[in-house]
This record gives sequence, C-alpha cells and structure tokens, in this order.
Amino acid sequence: MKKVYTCFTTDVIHSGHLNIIANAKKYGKLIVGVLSDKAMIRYDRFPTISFEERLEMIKNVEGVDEVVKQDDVLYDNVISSIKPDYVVHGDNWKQYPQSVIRDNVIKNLEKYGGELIEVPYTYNYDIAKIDSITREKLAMPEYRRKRLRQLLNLCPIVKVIEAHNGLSGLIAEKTIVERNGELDQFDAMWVSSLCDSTVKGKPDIELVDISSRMRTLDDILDVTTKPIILDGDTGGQTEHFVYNVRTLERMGISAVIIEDKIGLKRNSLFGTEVEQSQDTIESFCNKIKMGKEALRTKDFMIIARVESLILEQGMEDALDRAFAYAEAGADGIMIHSRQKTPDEIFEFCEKFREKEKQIPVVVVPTSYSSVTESELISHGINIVIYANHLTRSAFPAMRNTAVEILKNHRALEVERNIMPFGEIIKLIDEL
Ligand code: SPV
Ligand code: MG
Repeated sequence: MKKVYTCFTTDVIHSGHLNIIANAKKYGKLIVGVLSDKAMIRYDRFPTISFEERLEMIKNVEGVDEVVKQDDVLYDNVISSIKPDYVVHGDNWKQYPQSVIRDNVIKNLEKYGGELIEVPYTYNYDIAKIDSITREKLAMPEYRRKRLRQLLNLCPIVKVIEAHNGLSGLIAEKTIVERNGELDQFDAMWVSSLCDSTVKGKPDIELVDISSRMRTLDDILDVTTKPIILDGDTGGQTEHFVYNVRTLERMGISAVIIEDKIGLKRNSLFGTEVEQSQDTIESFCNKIKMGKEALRTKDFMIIARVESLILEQGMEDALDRAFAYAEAGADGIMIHSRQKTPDEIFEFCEKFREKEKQIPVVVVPTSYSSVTESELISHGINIVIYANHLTRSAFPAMRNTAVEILKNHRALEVERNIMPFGEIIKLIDEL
C-alpha cells in the first residue's frame, strides 16, 4: 500500500482540512504530521491548544491512519524517515514565505521520485470566521499574558522587537522572513520608554506618564496577538508600582522591566554623561517584593534591570545587585551596557550563571549591535530586545521625505521611496 503524508498546523479541524484528508486518503495509507509548538511559532502563530491535544484531535479524524510529530517547519527529516509516495497539501502555499516550504518538499520528494499532490484550498466564510476567532483568542489577556513564559521554554532565545503604536505592532506581529531555507519571525514586542516618548516628541524622563503608556499598550494590544514586555522605567514609587503591575497584568501584558534608578530618570544610553542615581539594593528589592505580592497570576513577570555597568559602578556591584534582585523574587534580570562590544555583558553572564542557572537573563544590544543571537545563546542569555530600531528607521525615512518634497516643490521625487497605501493596508485586518 502506498504511503501518503500531509502535515497540519492547526488548532481546529474545519471543512478545508477534511477535504485534504478525504483527497489524501484516496492514494493510500494516510500519515498526518502534527507540527510541534517549537516549529509552529517560527512559521505561523502560537497554538491555542497543546501539542498533545492537537495530536489527539487529528488522530480522531476519520481517514487518518497514523499521526506523527513533525518537529521542523521544513520537511527534510520527516520525508527522509517516512519516505512517503505522496505528500498532499492545499494549493495555498505558492506565495512567499510559504513557498519556501513548498520548494523544500519538492526538493526532498525529487530525491527518490515521490510526488506532490496539491488540493485546491477551501476558503469560505466559516473558515475565515474560525481563523479570526483563533486570532482573537490569542489576543485575550489570559492567553497572551502567559505566552512569554511559554516562549522561554520553547525558544533558544526569545526575540523581541520594539513597537510604539498599532502599525509598528503589526510589523512586529506579521513580519516573517526566510533565511538559508528557514522561516523566522519575532516572538514578542517591547514597548520602550525611549521610543514611546520620542514618537510623542518628548524626552525619555518618565514625563510620558503611565496612563499615556497604557494608551500606547492598548493600541498595540488591539491589533496584535504577540506578548508584550513593557519598559516600566524605574517603576515609580513603590506605592504606585503595586497598582500599576496589577493593571498591566489585567490588560494581558506579559512582563514589566524596571530599572534600579531613582530621581529624574535619564536614558541609559547617556550613561554617566548626565546625572543619574541608582537606588539602594534594599529599596529596589522592596519594590520587587511588593510588586510580586500584588500580582494575581503566576503568568506576569517582573524583571529587574541592573544599571551598574551603565553607571560605571563595576562588575561586582552589577553581580551583587543581580543576585539580590533574584533573591527578592524578580522573574528575570536585565543587564544593560552601552559598550561597543559585548565583553562586559558576557563576563557578567558567565559569573551570574555560576550561581543562578535558571532565572531568565535579558539583554538589549543597542550599542554592541554586532553581537549575534547565537553568541547570546551560548552565554546563557534568554531574551534579546531590539529596543529602538523601528523608531530609528522610521525617523530618517520621514525626514528625507519632508526634505525632498520641500526641495522639489512637489511629491513626485519621493514616490520611489514610499510605499503605496494599498501595500500598507494589507497589514490591517478587517473584521
Ligand atoms: C528603552 O528602550 O527605553 C530602554 C533601553 O530603556 S535604552 O534606551 O537602551 O535605555
Ligand atoms: Mg527605557
């Protein structure tokens, strides 16, 4: 009997899947791959049910003879181990980036004469509705909030990009790329105090208050599903922080990072060029403890940011503080540096990891941008935040456009550098 293989990346079986199964079954014994969580989040979106539930769901569909786990987006391993005579797939994967997977399947089948069968993809009102319900479910606070913790278990490093409004949130949400045959996307978003202030034309000194920051968060929450880490600046007064963490938790934010500074907060990239004061270990530990006590779920994370290297207080001070904050209950440690190389960050990580093996470590490689994610992983770093890059790329683009229109007394010259609105609105979902 011939072997037929198809793979599903779904949380809900709908008529489109049943159609693929019915077609595939005609060719022989039907083996269905269920994409693992780890693979699913690189290519598609976060699952709303567990892998085991998806496996069970697919196993129970009539016509399915066997289910297997597919651990990679690409089919190399699964095809070489099963050697199916046919791979069956909907014909909706001819466009980039899904075309990368299609090309990979064709290449693997060609090796031994296997055949690809493409079934016309079914898309109707009911299927569109199922898609949008799944997306809405992912955006609900109780699903979104815990996802950062889930990602920490799934990813070698959680990749976070800055977002400062709905549109940049959509870029963080929807950008998928192919590189060396692998698909990839960002895992989460960072709502930076620097960028949230800058796009409002204000300095990064905690002038943009928490209500305004929450407005930005709401705009992003409204149109995305990925988890959000808020840059909480100093966390403000402890008496205020305890209220704010609870509000953030209720909104579905996954984490807040607070830095151990007091007084007028200035951006860390200024370092010691401006006056900045660090909190005492005792007082900052108290803020962490009180914040943790105020929480109502185990999902939300309070991450403590150590500013000792920024303020040139030395490695020992950075380590003392990081150990104390971890002891006080912080759910993660962010270590920041404004050096051009990652050397001091790596030294910190090596020494910190001698004692603290588990607690997540977060870095923001703005000044040492040549560092690669694999180097960060090899030093025990769990979360990388690209903290300001969307704002910094938008600003020169907008300024150049303004300059060109002024110089030319018309808009024709800028057309080649700007995107037609038809392209931009493709990002925007309509209900
Ligand atoms: C931010 O993005 O606002 C940060 C990171 O706090 S940094 O700007 O490097 O201080
Ligand atoms: Mg900040």
